[in-house]
Amino acid sequence: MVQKRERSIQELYRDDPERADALAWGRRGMLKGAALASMGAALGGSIPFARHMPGGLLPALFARPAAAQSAPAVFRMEGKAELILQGDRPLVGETPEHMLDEAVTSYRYFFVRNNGQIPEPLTTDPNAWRLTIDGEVNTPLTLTLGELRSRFPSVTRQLQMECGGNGRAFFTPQTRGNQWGNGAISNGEWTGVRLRDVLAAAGLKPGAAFTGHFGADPHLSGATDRQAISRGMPIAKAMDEDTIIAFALNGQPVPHIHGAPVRLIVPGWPGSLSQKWLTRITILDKPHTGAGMGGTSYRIPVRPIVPGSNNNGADFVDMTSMPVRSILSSHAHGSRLAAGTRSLDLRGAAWAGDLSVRAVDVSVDFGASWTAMQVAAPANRHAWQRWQGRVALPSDGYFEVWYRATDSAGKMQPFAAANWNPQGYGANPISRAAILVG
Ligand SMILES: Nc1nc2c(c(=O)[nH]1)N[C@H]1C(S)=C(S)[C@@H](COP(=O)(O)O)O[C@H]1N2
Ligand SMILES: [Mo]
Repeated sequence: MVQKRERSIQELYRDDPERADALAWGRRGMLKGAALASMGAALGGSIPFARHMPGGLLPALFARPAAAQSAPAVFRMEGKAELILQGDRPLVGETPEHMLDEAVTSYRYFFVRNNGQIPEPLTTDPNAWRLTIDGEVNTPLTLTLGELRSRFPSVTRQLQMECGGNGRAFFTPQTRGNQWGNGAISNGEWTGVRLRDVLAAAGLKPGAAFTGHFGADPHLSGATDRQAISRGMPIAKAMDEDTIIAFALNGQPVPHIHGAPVRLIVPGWPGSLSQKWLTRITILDKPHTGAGMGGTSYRIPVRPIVPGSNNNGADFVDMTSMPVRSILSSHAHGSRLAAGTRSLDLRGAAWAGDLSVRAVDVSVDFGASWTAMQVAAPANRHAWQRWQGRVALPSDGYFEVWYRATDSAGKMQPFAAANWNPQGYGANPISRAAILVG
């Protein structure tokens, strides 16, 4: 006789979510009776707000990306917390969202994204480093680190730097690339010189329209005629007062893994523009064509395309300002709190590319009601904003903290990752963290 094993609803949700939903919700889209009890058992507690649970929505405890769930591979590096290993060739590490609890992100919690190999550290005098500015300029420049520091005024700013693919794991169907949750974001305090001051010294020719960036990291294949990544931006962004050539992070020389001795910081736009191990910026009269430009790279559809469809990016545009997003840093997804806990003191951060954040709202009853959080002003333009607030809980049980931000232009994080694109950029859905009380 064939042994028939009952699958728990949790296993069922993992293996066959559609069937699990059909079983749990039936046709009426209302969770009740035995289905409610079994889902509650799978989630580890009763579901006080079950009456508000939208039919067909996978509970957050099951739905969050695998990397954020159970025992992800660990990224280890001296001086860093245990991050989530997204890949080891190239080396990529994501910061678990709850570790982003500082106003200014320390090295310990800084995510790592490489596209190629990591170059050999400069063991000699940092002044052996040369940065070249050439192309559509009157006077090409070759600057040492010392010249960069002495010829131009220094600025220190808190600047958010977010990978263009942050949130990629929330796309359905899955797209190619690192399956980031919300943790490919940092808000370091950077010191450097403004790119616009350096460009003014070189003198932009009338045709100057675009930048092209080059770094010292070898291509993953080792081929010396190929760049690991080489992106560029419209000249207006290069001239923004917050676009800097940075030589210090949080008061210390830039750590090697983050681009020593100098890197670009292009806040609010895809992190790929913030070239590490920066050696050259060329000024162009037309868009740059380096590695990571054109096609579907860092580009999104002008008109929505069929999710999952093949596309060569013909009707796409380069990503510019990143969309509004929020993180919760006071509680890890899947946290269990003591029985009798009747309120949650929540905090996190929110940011919106070149814009600022107007509001952060939280719901613990599956979106039936929302509570406005207090949102602090940014330390400066292009810094993220910290938020905090308290929400009440009616009893023990399984809750989901839903959090969403609204930018200064009134755009709110959407319910689901929108504008699907083949390489998975710009996913910024409302996030849901599972919390168990008792
Ligand atoms: N030279 C170089 N610069 C680079 C990259 C790279 O692979 N090589 N990756 C880019 C990408 S895609 C991101 S998101 C950021 C990540 O910076 P971090 O590793 O300091 O967090 O660096 C950008 N600058
Ligand atoms: Mo990135």
